[in-house]
Amino acid sequence: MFSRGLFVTVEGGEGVGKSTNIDCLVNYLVDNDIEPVVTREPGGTVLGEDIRDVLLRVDGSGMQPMTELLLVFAARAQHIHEVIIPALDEGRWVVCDRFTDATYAYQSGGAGVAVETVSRLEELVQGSLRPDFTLLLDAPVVVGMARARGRGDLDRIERQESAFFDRVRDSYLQQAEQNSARYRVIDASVELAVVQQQVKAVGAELLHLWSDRMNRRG
Ligand code: T5A
Repeated sequence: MFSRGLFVTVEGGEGVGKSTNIDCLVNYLVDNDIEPVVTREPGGTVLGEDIRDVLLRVDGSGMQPMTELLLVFAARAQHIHEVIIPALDEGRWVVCDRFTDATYAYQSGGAGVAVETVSRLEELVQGSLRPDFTLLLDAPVVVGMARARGRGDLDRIERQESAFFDRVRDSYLQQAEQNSARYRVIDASVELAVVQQQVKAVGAELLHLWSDRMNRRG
Protein backbone atom coordinates (compact mmCIF):
# COMPACT_ATOMS: atom_id res chain seq x y z
CA MET A 1 0.00 0.00 0.00
CA PHE A 2 2.63 2.57 1.02
CA SER A 3 4.92 1.94 -1.95
CA ARG A 4 2.09 3.17 -4.10
CA GLY A 5 1.79 6.78 -5.26
CA LEU A 6 -1.06 9.08 -4.28
CA PHE A 7 -4.30 9.13 -6.25
CA VAL A 8 -6.00 12.54 -6.09
CA THR A 9 -9.24 13.36 -7.88
CA VAL A 10 -10.88 16.73 -8.48
CA GLU A 11 -14.65 16.83 -8.85
CA GLY A 12 -17.46 19.31 -9.26
CA GLY A 13 -20.31 20.39 -11.50
CA GLU A 14 -20.05 22.11 -14.87
CA GLY A 15 -17.76 25.14 -15.07
CA VAL A 16 -16.93 25.26 -11.35
CA GLY A 17 -13.25 25.74 -12.20
CA LYS A 18 -11.73 22.25 -12.09
CA SER A 19 -9.24 22.84 -14.93
CA THR A 20 -8.24 26.26 -13.57
CA ASN A 21 -7.72 24.94 -10.05
CA ILE A 22 -5.99 21.73 -11.11
CA ASP A 23 -3.40 24.00 -12.75
CA CYS A 24 -3.05 25.86 -9.44
CA LEU A 25 -2.73 22.62 -7.42
CA VAL A 26 -0.23 21.10 -9.84
CA ASN A 27 1.92 24.26 -9.86
CA TYR A 28 1.93 24.20 -6.06
CA LEU A 29 2.99 20.54 -6.04
CA VAL A 30 5.72 21.09 -8.65
CA ASP A 31 7.06 24.00 -6.56
CA ASN A 32 7.29 21.45 -3.74
CA ASP A 33 9.16 18.83 -5.80
CA ILE A 34 6.19 16.60 -6.65
CA GLU A 35 5.63 16.08 -10.40
CA PRO A 36 2.23 14.43 -10.68
CA VAL A 37 0.77 12.69 -13.69
CA VAL A 38 -2.14 14.95 -14.65
CA THR A 39 -5.00 13.31 -16.47
CA ARG A 40 -8.75 13.45 -16.95
CA GLU A 41 -11.95 11.48 -17.38
CA PRO A 42 -13.56 10.70 -19.62
CA GLY A 43 -10.29 10.52 -21.55
CA GLY A 44 -6.66 10.29 -20.55
CA THR A 45 -5.76 7.77 -23.28
CA VAL A 46 -6.13 7.80 -27.09
CA LEU A 47 -9.07 5.42 -26.89
CA GLY A 48 -10.55 7.23 -23.90
CA GLU A 49 -10.42 10.59 -25.70
CA ASP A 50 -12.29 9.00 -28.65
CA ILE A 51 -14.94 7.76 -26.23
CA ARG A 52 -15.08 11.25 -24.68
CA ASP A 53 -15.86 12.69 -28.14
CA VAL A 54 -18.73 10.21 -28.53
CA LEU A 55 -20.04 11.07 -25.06
CA LEU A 56 -19.94 14.84 -25.46
CA ARG A 57 -20.71 15.54 -29.10
CA VAL A 58 -24.07 17.08 -29.86
CA ASP A 59 -25.48 14.77 -32.54
CA GLY A 60 -29.01 14.05 -31.42
CA SER A 61 -28.29 10.33 -31.03
CA GLY A 62 -30.62 10.08 -27.99
CA MET A 63 -27.96 8.30 -25.97
CA GLN A 64 -29.49 6.15 -23.21
CA PRO A 65 -28.24 6.52 -19.61
CA MET A 66 -27.05 2.89 -19.64
CA THR A 67 -25.12 3.47 -22.91
CA GLU A 68 -23.53 6.55 -21.34
CA LEU A 69 -22.65 4.61 -18.20
CA LEU A 70 -20.98 1.78 -20.12
CA LEU A 71 -19.03 4.21 -22.31
CA VAL A 72 -17.77 6.05 -19.22
CA PHE A 73 -16.58 2.78 -17.68
CA ALA A 74 -15.09 1.56 -20.97
CA ALA A 75 -12.95 4.71 -21.11
CA ARG A 76 -12.10 4.26 -17.41
CA ALA A 77 -10.99 0.63 -17.85
CA GLN A 78 -8.47 1.73 -20.47
CA HIS A 79 -7.36 4.73 -18.42
CA ILE A 80 -6.77 2.67 -15.28
CA HIS A 81 -4.80 0.04 -17.19
CA GLU A 82 -2.71 2.41 -19.33
CA VAL A 83 -2.16 5.42 -17.08
CA ILE A 84 -3.35 5.32 -13.48
CA ILE A 85 -2.10 1.96 -12.18
CA PRO A 86 1.31 2.17 -13.91
CA ALA A 87 1.90 5.66 -12.48
CA LEU A 88 0.80 4.68 -8.95
CA ASP A 89 2.92 1.53 -9.15
CA GLU A 90 5.94 3.71 -9.93
CA GLY A 91 5.20 5.64 -6.74
CA ARG A 92 3.99 8.72 -8.63
CA TRP A 93 1.08 10.96 -7.79
CA VAL A 94 -1.89 11.03 -10.15
CA VAL A 95 -4.11 14.11 -10.28
CA CYS A 96 -7.25 13.22 -12.18
CA ASP A 97 -9.91 15.68 -13.38
CA ARG A 98 -13.03 13.64 -12.46
CA PHE A 99 -13.26 9.92 -11.72
CA THR A 100 -15.98 7.51 -10.57
CA ASP A 101 -17.59 9.98 -8.15
CA ALA A 102 -18.61 11.84 -11.32
CA THR A 103 -20.38 8.68 -12.50
CA TYR A 104 -22.33 8.50 -9.24
CA ALA A 105 -23.15 12.21 -9.59
CA TYR A 106 -24.06 12.34 -13.30
CA GLN A 107 -25.24 8.88 -14.37
CA SER A 108 -26.87 7.99 -11.06
CA GLY A 109 -27.78 11.34 -9.40
CA GLY A 110 -28.46 13.17 -12.66
CA ALA A 111 -29.71 10.49 -15.06
CA GLY A 112 -31.27 8.09 -12.51
CA VAL A 113 -29.23 4.90 -13.00
CA ALA A 114 -29.39 2.83 -9.78
CA VAL A 115 -26.46 3.42 -7.43
CA GLU A 116 -26.03 -0.38 -7.14
CA THR A 117 -25.50 -0.62 -10.92
CA VAL A 118 -22.70 1.95 -10.77
CA SER A 119 -21.18 0.25 -7.77
CA ARG A 120 -21.19 -3.16 -9.50
CA LEU A 121 -19.33 -1.69 -12.48
CA GLU A 122 -16.96 0.10 -10.11
CA GLU A 123 -16.02 -3.24 -8.51
CA LEU A 124 -15.72 -4.95 -11.88
CA VAL A 125 -13.59 -2.29 -13.58
CA GLN A 126 -11.55 -0.94 -10.68
CA GLY A 127 -11.16 -3.81 -8.25
CA SER A 128 -9.84 -2.15 -5.09
CA LEU A 129 -8.66 1.06 -6.81
CA ARG A 130 -10.21 4.13 -5.15
CA PRO A 131 -8.96 7.72 -4.87
CA ASP A 132 -6.88 8.51 -1.78
CA PHE A 133 -8.13 12.07 -1.72
CA THR A 134 -10.87 14.01 -3.48
CA LEU A 135 -11.22 17.75 -3.81
CA LEU A 136 -14.79 18.86 -4.51
CA LEU A 137 -15.20 22.33 -5.99
CA ASP A 138 -18.73 23.32 -5.16
CA ALA A 139 -20.78 26.18 -6.57
CA PRO A 140 -24.45 26.84 -7.24
CA VAL A 141 -25.49 25.49 -10.64
CA VAL A 142 -26.28 28.97 -12.03
CA VAL A 143 -22.75 30.12 -11.24
CA GLY A 144 -21.03 27.12 -12.89
CA MET A 145 -23.30 27.18 -15.94
CA ALA A 146 -22.72 30.92 -16.46
CA ARG A 147 -18.98 30.26 -16.48
CA ALA A 148 -19.38 27.26 -18.82
CA ARG A 149 -21.52 29.35 -21.20
CA GLY A 150 -18.98 32.18 -21.06
CA ARG A 151 -16.39 29.75 -22.39
CA GLY A 152 -18.31 28.84 -25.58
CA ASP A 153 -20.79 26.30 -26.97
CA LEU A 154 -22.25 23.77 -24.55
CA ASP A 155 -21.59 20.05 -25.12
CA ARG A 156 -24.25 17.31 -25.04
CA ILE A 157 -24.17 16.81 -21.27
CA GLU A 158 -24.00 20.56 -20.52
CA ARG A 159 -27.30 20.92 -22.41
CA GLN A 160 -29.26 18.99 -19.77
CA GLU A 161 -31.93 20.92 -17.87
CA SER A 162 -30.93 22.71 -14.70
CA ALA A 163 -32.77 20.21 -12.42
CA PHE A 164 -30.32 17.56 -13.71
CA PHE A 165 -27.39 19.65 -12.45
CA ASP A 166 -29.12 20.29 -9.12
CA ARG A 167 -29.25 16.50 -8.66
CA VAL A 168 -25.59 16.22 -9.71
CA ARG A 169 -24.61 18.80 -7.10
CA ASP A 170 -26.73 17.13 -4.40
CA SER A 171 -25.08 13.79 -5.18
CA TYR A 172 -21.59 15.27 -4.90
CA LEU A 173 -22.38 16.95 -1.58
CA GLN A 174 -23.87 13.71 -0.27
CA GLN A 175 -20.80 11.73 -1.37
CA ALA A 176 -18.57 14.29 0.36
CA GLU A 177 -20.55 13.90 3.57
CA GLN A 178 -20.49 10.10 3.41
CA ASN A 179 -16.74 9.99 2.68
CA SER A 180 -15.62 12.93 4.78
CA ALA A 181 -12.15 11.49 5.51
CA ARG A 182 -11.32 11.44 1.80
CA TYR A 183 -13.11 14.63 0.72
CA ARG A 184 -12.34 18.32 1.04
CA VAL A 185 -15.02 20.71 -0.19
CA ILE A 186 -14.13 24.20 -1.38
CA ASP A 187 -16.65 26.95 -2.12
CA ALA A 188 -15.80 27.65 -5.77
CA SER A 189 -18.37 30.41 -6.21
CA VAL A 190 -16.15 33.10 -4.68
CA GLU A 191 -13.34 35.14 -6.23
CA LEU A 192 -10.69 32.96 -7.90
CA ALA A 193 -7.86 34.25 -5.69
CA VAL A 194 -9.78 33.13 -2.59
CA VAL A 195 -10.52 29.70 -4.09
CA GLN A 196 -6.88 29.26 -5.00
CA GLN A 197 -5.69 30.08 -1.50
CA GLN A 198 -7.76 27.14 -0.30
CA VAL A 199 -6.54 24.93 -3.15
CA LYS A 200 -2.96 25.60 -2.03
CA ALA A 201 -3.95 24.75 1.56
CA VAL A 202 -5.24 21.42 0.22
CA GLY A 203 -1.90 21.00 -1.58
CA ALA A 204 -0.11 21.53 1.75
CA GLU A 205 -2.36 18.96 3.42
CA LEU A 206 -1.57 16.45 0.68
CA LEU A 207 2.16 16.99 1.17
CA HIS A 208 1.74 16.28 4.90
CA LEU A 209 -0.25 13.15 4.14
CA TRP A 210 2.48 11.99 1.79
CA SER A 211 5.27 12.75 4.17
CA ASP A 212 3.46 10.82 6.95
CA ARG A 213 3.19 7.83 4.64
CA MET A 214 6.86 8.03 3.71
CA ASN A 215 7.86 8.24 7.39
CA ARG A 216 5.77 5.18 8.21
CA ARG A 217 7.49 3.31 5.39
CA GLY A 218 10.78 4.21 7.06
N1 T5A B 1 -18.95 12.92 -16.98
C1 T5A B 1 -17.66 12.68 -16.62
C2 T5A B 1 -19.96 11.99 -16.68
O1 T5A B 1 -21.13 12.21 -17.02
N2 T5A B 1 -19.62 10.84 -16.00
C3 T5A B 1 -18.34 10.57 -15.63
O2 T5A B 1 -18.10 9.50 -15.02
C4 T5A B 1 -17.32 11.51 -15.96
C5 T5A B 1 -15.90 11.21 -15.56
C6 T5A B 1 -16.96 16.29 -19.27
C7 T5A B 1 -18.34 15.83 -18.96
O3 T5A B 1 -18.33 14.44 -18.68
C8 T5A B 1 -19.29 14.16 -17.69
C9 T5A B 1 -19.32 15.39 -16.83
C10 T5A B 1 -19.04 16.50 -17.81
O4 T5A B 1 -20.27 16.99 -18.29
P1 T5A B 1 -15.37 17.87 -17.97
O5 T5A B 1 -14.79 18.38 -19.22
O6 T5A B 1 -14.47 17.59 -16.84
O7 T5A B 1 -16.22 16.53 -18.15
O8 T5A B 1 -16.54 18.84 -17.45
P2 T5A B 1 -16.71 20.33 -17.38
O9 T5A B 1 -17.36 20.69 -16.11
O10 T5A B 1 -17.44 20.70 -18.64
O11 T5A B 1 -15.25 20.88 -17.31
P3 T5A B 1 -14.84 22.19 -17.80
O12 T5A B 1 -13.42 22.07 -18.22
O13 T5A B 1 -15.81 22.66 -18.83
O14 T5A B 1 -15.06 23.15 -16.54
P4 T5A B 1 -14.12 23.35 -15.31
O15 T5A B 1 -12.83 22.69 -15.54
O16 T5A B 1 -14.85 23.04 -14.06
O17 T5A B 1 -13.97 24.93 -15.29
P5 T5A B 1 -12.78 25.84 -15.86
O18 T5A B 1 -11.60 25.76 -14.99
O19 T5A B 1 -12.62 25.59 -17.32
O20 T5A B 1 -13.45 27.26 -15.60
C11 T5A B 1 -14.55 27.70 -16.35
C12 T5A B 1 -14.46 29.22 -16.52
O21 T5A B 1 -14.69 29.83 -15.26
C13 T5A B 1 -13.60 30.67 -14.90
C14 T5A B 1 -12.40 30.16 -15.69
O22 T5A B 1 -11.46 31.17 -15.91
C15 T5A B 1 -13.08 29.70 -16.99
O23 T5A B 1 -13.28 30.76 -17.84
N3 T5A B 1 -13.45 30.55 -13.46
C16 T5A B 1 -13.79 31.51 -12.59
N4 T5A B 1 -14.28 32.73 -12.77
C17 T5A B 1 -14.53 33.46 -11.65
N5 T5A B 1 -14.33 33.04 -10.39
C18 T5A B 1 -13.83 31.81 -10.17
N6 T5A B 1 -13.65 31.38 -8.91
C19 T5A B 1 -13.55 30.98 -11.29
N7 T5A B 1 -13.08 29.72 -11.44
C20 T5A B 1 -13.03 29.47 -12.76
